[in-house]
Amino acid sequence: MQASKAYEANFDGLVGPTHNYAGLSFGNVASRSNEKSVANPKAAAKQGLRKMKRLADLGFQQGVLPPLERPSIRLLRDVGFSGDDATVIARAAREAPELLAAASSASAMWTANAATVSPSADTEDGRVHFTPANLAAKLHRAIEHGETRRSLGAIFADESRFRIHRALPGTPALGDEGAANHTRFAREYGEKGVEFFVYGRSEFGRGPQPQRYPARQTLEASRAVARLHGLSSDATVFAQQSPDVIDAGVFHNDVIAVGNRTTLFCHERAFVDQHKVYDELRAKLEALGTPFSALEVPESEVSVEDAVSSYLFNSQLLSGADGRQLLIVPQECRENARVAAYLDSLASRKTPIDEVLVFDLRESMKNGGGPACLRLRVVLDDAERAAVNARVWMNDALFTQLDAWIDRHYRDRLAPADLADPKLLAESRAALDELTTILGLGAVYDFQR
Ligand code: SUG
Repeated sequence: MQASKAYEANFDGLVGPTHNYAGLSFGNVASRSNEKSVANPKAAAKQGLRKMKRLADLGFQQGVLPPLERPSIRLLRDVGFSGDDATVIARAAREAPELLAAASSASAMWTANAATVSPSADTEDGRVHFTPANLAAKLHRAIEHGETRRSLGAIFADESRFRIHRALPGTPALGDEGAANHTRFAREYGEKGVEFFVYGRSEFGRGPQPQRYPARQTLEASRAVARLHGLSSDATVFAQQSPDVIDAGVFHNDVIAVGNRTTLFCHERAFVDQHKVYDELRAKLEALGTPFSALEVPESEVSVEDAVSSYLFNSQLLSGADGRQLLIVPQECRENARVAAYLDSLASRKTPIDEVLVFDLRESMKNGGGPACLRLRVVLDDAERAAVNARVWMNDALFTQLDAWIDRHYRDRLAPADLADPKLLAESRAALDELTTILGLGAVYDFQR
């Protein structure tokens, strides 16, 4: 059967106006080490926007996903704060600043955690399936999925082509972190591929577990998502992340591995029984007539510690129209001598990476979010692409509008104490209200309903 032409679109999360450093993510080294430093939401949003624009200019399909409403008054009311909105914030700031910080996080910017997505070529019913991630491991993230589902519904609205599931029940046994622990291999995007799910621990099975930091994703959650999406067992691979790398700060698989088409780029210590994982991927892909290669980086060249501090593997591996593969890395990779040397050596080695592009994403990186965290990949054929809300595609006009919108609404300084400022809620709502018009989303936010 001739597969239809399809593309990988990347949907980046627009950084929200409350971007700050609250140290909310135990196990994420950057989040903890930058706790209480002063953030610059304006710079953060512009850094992300510039990445989107550059990739769109290079010919990649680039979309935008909106921030969520923060601070979340809904969370604060759910935990017992009452009164008008300003009173709710003032009480939370006084009695439970940690809950106010959780309610204020702009963490939805990391859309690799928004959902797991399976292209229509892989699913039983031929639709593109999305399962919003329950993000049950962290309070500030566990409150995202309901709103995320709503915004995905406003963008991928055509139910004959897109199926948006509800998140899995939010409990430790089914902890799900979305596409950050999922990748897909296929010769061409529109052909049936093999979906690769990486988990940190199994709730009911045996197997090693990290000792220091939490494993956020369970095998049971990964299997549930594969089942919901109607994926066949001969085209799925489940692999366990090495517990010792989780303990070294690899809180998602996309901090140590990235895949695209027929290439897996990863560290040699990424998975339990790593060579068996490659063998299973290779065998299942070969059964589809698709080659597979792993580009493995040895500890002797780049240590896990270097990988965590530079985010070498939190890169985007993108196929250009000419078939060349680009690696999109954060500038921290150039600032680490070993990682920079590794990247420089790619030119003289025979690897599937043809070019490296470097981006300044400093504000997001300080919370542990690199290029790959900021994007959700959605493979779309022409008809599916045409069914997407057209206003979210990045182009010159949208860039100009969003850049000016950021200038109008964002602060350039946000310290932890500023989260108590009730004006921040009003500013954030004014920004989001205008954004729904720019992106043609309709009334997606609670405050608009
Ligand atoms: O869940 N950081 C996020 C970073 C997510 C990165 N995503 C991927 N690897 N795909 C997290 O740990 C920190 C927020 C704070 O501390 O203020 C935070 O939530």
